[in-house]
Amino acid sequence: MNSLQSRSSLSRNSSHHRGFGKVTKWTATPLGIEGQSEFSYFRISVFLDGVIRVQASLFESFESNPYSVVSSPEKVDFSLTEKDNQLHLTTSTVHLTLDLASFKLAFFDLAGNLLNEDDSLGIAWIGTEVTAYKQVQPLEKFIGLGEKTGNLDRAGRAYTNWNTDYFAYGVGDDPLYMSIPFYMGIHEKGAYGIFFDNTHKTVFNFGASNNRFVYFSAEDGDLDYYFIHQPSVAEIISSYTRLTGRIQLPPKWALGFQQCRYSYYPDSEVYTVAQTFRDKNMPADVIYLDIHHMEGYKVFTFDEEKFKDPKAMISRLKEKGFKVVVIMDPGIKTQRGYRPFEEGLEKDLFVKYPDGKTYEGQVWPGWCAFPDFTKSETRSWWAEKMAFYTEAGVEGFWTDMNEPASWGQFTPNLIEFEYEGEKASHRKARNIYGMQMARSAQEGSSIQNPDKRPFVLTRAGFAGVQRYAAAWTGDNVASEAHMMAGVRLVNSLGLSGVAFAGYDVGGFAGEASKSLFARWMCIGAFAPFYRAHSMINSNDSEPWAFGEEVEEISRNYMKLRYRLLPTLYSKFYSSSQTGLPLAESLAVQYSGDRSVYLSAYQNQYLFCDSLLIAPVESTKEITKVYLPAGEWYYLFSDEKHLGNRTIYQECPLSYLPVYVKSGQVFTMQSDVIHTGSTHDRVLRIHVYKGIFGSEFLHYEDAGDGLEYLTGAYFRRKISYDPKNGSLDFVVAEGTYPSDFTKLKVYFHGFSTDSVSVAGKTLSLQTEDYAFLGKLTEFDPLPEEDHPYFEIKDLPYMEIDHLTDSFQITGLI
Ligand code: NBV
Repeated sequence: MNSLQSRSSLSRNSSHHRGFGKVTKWTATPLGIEGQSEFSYFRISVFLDGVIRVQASLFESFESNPYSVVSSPEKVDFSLTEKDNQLHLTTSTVHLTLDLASFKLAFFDLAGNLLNEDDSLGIAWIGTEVTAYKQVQPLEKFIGLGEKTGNLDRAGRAYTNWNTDYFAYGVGDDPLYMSIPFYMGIHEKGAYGIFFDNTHKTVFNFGASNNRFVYFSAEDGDLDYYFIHQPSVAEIISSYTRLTGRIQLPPKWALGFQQCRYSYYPDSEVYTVAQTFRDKNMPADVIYLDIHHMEGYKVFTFDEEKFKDPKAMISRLKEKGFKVVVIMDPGIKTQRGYRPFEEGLEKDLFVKYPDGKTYEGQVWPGWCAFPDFTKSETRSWWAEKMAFYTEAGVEGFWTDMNEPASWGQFTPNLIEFEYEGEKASHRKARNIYGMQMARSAQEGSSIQNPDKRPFVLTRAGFAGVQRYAAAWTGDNVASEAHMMAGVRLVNSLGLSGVAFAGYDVGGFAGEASKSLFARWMCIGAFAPFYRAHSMINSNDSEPWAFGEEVEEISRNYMKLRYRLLPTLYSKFYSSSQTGLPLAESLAVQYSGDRSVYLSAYQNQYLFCDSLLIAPVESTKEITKVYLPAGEWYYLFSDEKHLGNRTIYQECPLSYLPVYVKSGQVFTMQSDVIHTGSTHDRVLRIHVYKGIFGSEFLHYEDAGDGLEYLTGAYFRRKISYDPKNGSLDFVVAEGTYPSDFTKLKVYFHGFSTDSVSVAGKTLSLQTEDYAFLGKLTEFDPLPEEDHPYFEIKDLPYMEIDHLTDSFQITGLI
């Protein structure tokens, strides 16, 4: 490799700042500009419309991360001119200036608004550490960065990306399990995103301990970032996920309620838990086998004492409508005679020291070797091994401890990884390891069950992990603060491409109080991934373990989630197409509204576009909710509130504050006991009167399998147009026949008592409608402790489910 500096000069100056220097040479390329400065090489490429890649290196050949970006540069028109010692590069969305004397970059929109600009320190090195220093724009907010604690607006804090196993982390602690070096800056002049594509330990400093700049730096490797500008935050997220990929449509069962425990055993306990959900009429789809399913914590084994016949157990659970998800830890016990260890050695699949000796670290099974998931042979081998589980009927996989974790939590940096043939030390490979394990698990699931959609849940990950797995936020604690922090973590993951995410409902460590557990079950019903979990040696934590009141509240919200499945499933489909979050921080649609960043309101989010969820501690009886611009209906009563203001909302344990955005449409079905059980085949469509309308993309398919990829779906737009007073059903696309034979449309906030359907007048009927059931089964409490809401005389109409286009008019 040809370096501008000799290694000796590098090391002698290693503790000094070394600036970029002036540009000495540059040439235009088909994608942009390439050149060199006194001290470094650089390349600027127009990657996609609105996406510009900036690379700087001490070496002539640039490094790139082979794992995160999945799209290739597209041919985008741009112009390049030189004027006053500056280069000007202009695309249809961004104008970039590059100062040839300093390499200072500035990004503008086409109206000339400054979006983002380097500090005069620009790009610089200290030894191998490379940093980009950026100016802060007036009132700039910083959001994103994946699984990071702290405020929605990250200003004033610094974060490290270094995947870390952190049992019972504090709500302000950093780093946690997953690293996503992508953030967005939002200010008066516009918004942009920066994805720093470097897998080394990186730091993002949003103004901590200085009043001059924000910066992002990497311990080693190149400075390689994608600058994204689009007219809205949502479009920036869409561009980011065009680069790093989007979630695959999960099997429908993965959207249901999931029950976990460290650990359920023996098999009789697994049955009992599953059966109790059915006996108690609480919808649920998944039960987990945590590490005690294994013999001596060895992956790809079953403890034959505790699980005498796993296949029979799993098929019995299937009859009850339960899927089984099994945990897989990467550590392979270094025990002679244990097949996975022997095979890994034989086939050279483990991570090694530079002298070729197998690296060993201690984890649950004792001393372990670690499969090198940055090697395709290892991923395929692991995928094959997974037949052990799929043959027993396991349908989902949970990759834990894949930071990778080991006792001591201090993996030596010299160990070596294949890194797709490039070879890399732990410094470069650690952050990518967990994502590659998830990738291998997804591959295994697809190979073993080619007719089913994979479901993988991962703890560690990196940018792009959303393509392979859902994520959960690891070992949280049973506290009010954690419940709220978890919401923010999931919202932040959503801002960073990981739409399918959740937290351990009830808290993993510690004991939840009755009220905390109840509230967490309610909030979790509006998380993309809905799973209760708790750790060994703690009290029972199933939704019936906290007494009847908690049981009833939990049941109510679990049922509500299941009734919302048509919406949830449709929105998962949309997210797989657009990359947009399912739990969407208000900073996405209301990015210019300062109130949404205030600590009192920063946890609020839109779930499935139409529902504003205001998470609140279980200790509060009343809370302040900020409703952004527009009009909002309290879900349970249809009480209408004007937006752009704070309201005081009573929040008894049984009613989590939820509001529907006016002008929205969402769909529901009748109660089911699991996602695969039959409903009454009536699709309920709820329309909320508003000044602005909306478009709901209704999506159905078989719920599993891959036939949807070749057209076996039922998809149509349903749009509400307030100007016309109409609800338009576009002709349905796809070959899948809808599961619904009837449509029942509910009109919220409308004053009309008749509408026209395909030209014929239809009088509306009315009914008293409740989104949640009445709490009845526990000892009567004073009325004010368990209020009951229903919407009186809600107008509705029922018609056959027509698949051709048609229109309902007269919505006034
Ligand atoms: O496998 C046991 C646990 C698991 O339940 C948890 O969800 C993971 O985050 N695992 C960590 C290892 C031990 C944690 C103390």
